Amino acid sequence: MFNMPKKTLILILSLIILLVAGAGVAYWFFTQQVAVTPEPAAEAPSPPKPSAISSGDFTTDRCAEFTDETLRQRCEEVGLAPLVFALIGEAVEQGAERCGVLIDGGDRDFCIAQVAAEQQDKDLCQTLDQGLRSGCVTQVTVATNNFSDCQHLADAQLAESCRQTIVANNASSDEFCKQLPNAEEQSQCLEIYYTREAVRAEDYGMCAKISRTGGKDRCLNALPPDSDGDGLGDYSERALLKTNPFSADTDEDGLSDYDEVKVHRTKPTVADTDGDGFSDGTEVSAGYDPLK
Ligand SMILES: [Ca+2]
Ligand SMILES: [Ca+2]
Ligand SMILES: [Ca+2]
Repeated sequence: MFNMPKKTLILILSLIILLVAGAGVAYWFFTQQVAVTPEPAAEAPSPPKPSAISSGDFTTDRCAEFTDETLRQRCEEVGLAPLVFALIGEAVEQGAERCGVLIDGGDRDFCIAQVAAEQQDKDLCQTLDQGLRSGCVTQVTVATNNFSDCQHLADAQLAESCRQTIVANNASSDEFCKQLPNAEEQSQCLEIYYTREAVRAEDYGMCAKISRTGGKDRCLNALPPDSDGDGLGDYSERALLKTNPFSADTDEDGLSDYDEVKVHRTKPTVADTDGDGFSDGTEVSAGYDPLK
């Protein structure tokens, strides 16, 4: 391993880092616990157990726990967490039985959830403890990439995370939402899409496209406040544009701060940007170029 060319080593290290990041997201979904109505004789859900993945254990301290000699050697060569990742990869290829060789209960459960997601098999989730089942089912549902399936999740918050993830993975435009067959789902999807775009570009106008009840307000609440309602957030007005966040037309030239910044590219704090004696608003309304 130590005679490897530097490039190969960097490639392997990058791969491990990517795997850790990907597993982190999956692990979050997996360990999301849902408040379920307790059944009379049901045991309390057990908290997720620490595992090589959640604890980021890259040591070889626990390698002796592998009863299989080959696995023990592999563990000593690469460390525990990389071996766990490799074995999960094998399980995804070969089937959930392979998860059984893992020495740690938390890793075995996580492994089963990965296989369930890959094979889109919710029944596999039923083999997990009650507390981990809903996270597993969520992961499988997200993996099916079917927006409509999210509504079957037991918990409203998980259903919403499921929808947001599917929109994030698929919607490069609002077309993804518009082609959904159900009208209610279309509007749910569009709210998520327009809110995401509004936040990304700090574009208050994007929120106005939301038709779902309360959706426009939820979208505006996700953005920084805009006291004068001119479409530019208070923070941007104060810190970046140096305009008055309580006046929609700071230089009183007849053009709103928003139109000056986003449409005409004139100065929102100078009434006559090109200094020709006519104000920006006068030039625009008379059809002249306020920049010449
Ligand atoms: Ca404003
Ligand atoms: Ca102005
Ligand atoms: Ca101006």
